[in-house]
Amino acid sequence: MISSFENASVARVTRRFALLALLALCALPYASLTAQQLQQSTAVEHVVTIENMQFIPFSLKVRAGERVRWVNKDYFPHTATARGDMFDSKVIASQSNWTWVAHTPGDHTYICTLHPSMQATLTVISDTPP
Ligand SMILES: [Cu+2]
Repeated sequence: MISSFENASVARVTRRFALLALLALCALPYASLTAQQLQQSTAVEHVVTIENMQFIPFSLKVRAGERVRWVNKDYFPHTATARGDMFDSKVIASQSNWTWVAHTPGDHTYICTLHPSMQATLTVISDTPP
């Protein structure tokens, strides 16, 4: 037979364990971020909306190190694929998005490989201000 004292201490230990497990779970996403990811997560982010078979804005200028997020608001998939091999989102599902961190400066024309008439330009400029 378990005394009420034992019952109470088992409950206390169980509560403490549950609390520790909860804290560990909350800390997990932060612990697994590398310094580079943390830096990227605080960097400037530009958004290109894909809507009505168009990349909006059609032309975007960003600095190296900044993030570009393509958000697909159409009801079918698209891609954001550079004509060179600078970046390729692969399929971005409807209502989904894809992020790329800009690096090599230059004009990067990109298309949707599923609808090649969709074309836009991403210009990456040096990360050092003029
Ligand atoms: Cu498309």
